[in-house]
Amino acid sequence: MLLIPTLSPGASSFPHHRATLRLSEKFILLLILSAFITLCFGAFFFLPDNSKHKRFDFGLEDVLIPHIESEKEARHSSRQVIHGMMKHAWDSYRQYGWGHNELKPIAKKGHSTNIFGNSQMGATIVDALDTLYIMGLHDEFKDGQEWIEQNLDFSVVSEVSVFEVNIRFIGGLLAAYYLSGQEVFKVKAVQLAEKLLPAFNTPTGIPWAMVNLKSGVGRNWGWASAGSSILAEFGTLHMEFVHLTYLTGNPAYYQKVMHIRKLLAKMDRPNGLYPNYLNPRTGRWGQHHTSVGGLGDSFYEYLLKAWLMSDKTDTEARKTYDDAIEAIERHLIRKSNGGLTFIGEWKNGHLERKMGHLTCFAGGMFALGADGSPDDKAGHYLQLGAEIAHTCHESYDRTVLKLGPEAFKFDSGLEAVAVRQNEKYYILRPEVIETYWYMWRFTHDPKYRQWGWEAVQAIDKYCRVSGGFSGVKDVYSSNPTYDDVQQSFFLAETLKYLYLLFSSDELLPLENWVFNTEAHPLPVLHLGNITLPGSETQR
Ligand code: DMJ
Repeated sequence: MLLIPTLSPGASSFPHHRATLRLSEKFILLLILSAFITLCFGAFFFLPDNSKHKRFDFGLEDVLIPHIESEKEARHSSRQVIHGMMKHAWDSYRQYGWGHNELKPIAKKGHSTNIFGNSQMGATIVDALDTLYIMGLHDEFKDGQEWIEQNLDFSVVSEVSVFEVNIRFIGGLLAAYYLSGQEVFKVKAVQLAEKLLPAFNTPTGIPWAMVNLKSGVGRNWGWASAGSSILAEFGTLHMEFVHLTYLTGNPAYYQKVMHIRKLLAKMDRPNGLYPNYLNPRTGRWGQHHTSVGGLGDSFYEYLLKAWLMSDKTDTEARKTYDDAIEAIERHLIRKSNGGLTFIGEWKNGHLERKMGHLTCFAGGMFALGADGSPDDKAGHYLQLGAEIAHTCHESYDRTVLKLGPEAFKFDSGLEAVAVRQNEKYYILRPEVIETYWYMWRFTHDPKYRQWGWEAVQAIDKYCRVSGGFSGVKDVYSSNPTYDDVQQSFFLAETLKYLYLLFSSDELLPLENWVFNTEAHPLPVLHLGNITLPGSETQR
């Protein structure tokens, strides 16, 4: 278009020349126009449709905008490293374990455990979807989506863990749905939830730990005290089930989890503590064992998150959380001689001075719950979160590999170190990094990024193998052996929390998103005056 005014005023005295010029100008103009039209069409068809994919604003811009300042550049390159680790974990699974639940990265073949039953349900695909999406790995995401569309089938004779399937599959599918807007994820989540419902057919309504997806027959783990169901299992359904009712209008899901809450509220609690075992036939507690680690952990987490997810309207959940945490502080939280705050385990009136890697998530939970805590104790809980983060970092720092053991003691001169050989392993767990990330979001203290970076380096150095990432059997040995499992939660949680740690707070802001216990982000439900179907019958 700029060509037209360039015709010189004297050009009229050279008509032929003028005519030739006009022809070439027209030609160039035409070329430019057709290039422009092609570009427009290209953009229309090939660029991601934001209105469709961004049902909820999760701050993807942050991933796409190149950073200029040096701090941002460093952050960007840290994320590139983590992005590369995700790609390696995913590509390896894609190549050697596709469709299986997990991957054996040394043997380079599929892997599974009894929590997923005996069928190939692609646990890693479902668990990893939202991390792929958040990291902008859209081709991989599409690949996963296609597998789910074509292969994920729940009409199988397979006995699965209700808890694991809920947090990894239903949580993963719901998060993928909310992020991408693709209906298939919602449809699959609801199909699966329907298959879990028979687990609640017990005399008390406390669900069985396992259910057969085909027959609907449920039962409990053989190892659980007195045939009990587990607190952290039946108490970690609320977030996903409320979302299912919200999305489908079916009150059943909401009613099931509210029934559990009501039942627990009526029960006596020894010393104000919740035992980890509850018999679903009799409604009586099993062994009086309380922990904020395995068997108890996410029950407390979901009380707090139920409140956050309800836009802070579910005050009953908040009060239950506050009361539970108060009792935990009184009976389970202590300071070691060396000044490390730890959370022990309560066993029949006795405090065991041992803390699990799983328990380390609680630092983040305390920080997340600080705002809104009673008696203006926000500062206290943020401080408690920082102390737990510090203790858990010490458990990493006091090893040879700079990776944390499964459990560590605070006894007879020992501080934050594992004693028994079978507690020295690291299986790519996320909890310590999860706490770093929450602490970072609430304090912006650079040490949390530094600690996160130490973990990135250690994982990449000691857990990376040519066929993916593997857990290690002894974090105190300079020559560790591998356990040969790439856990699905490594992709769902560990790498996601690391990526978020080096991202801006605008990426999945905590005002709008609540992460389930498998790190799957679900949006806060701003329901206003709308009540969820089924809630009337609960009052
Ligand atoms: C995850 O599956 C979840 O975080 C769960 O709540 C307990 N821990 C594992 C990972 O360690």
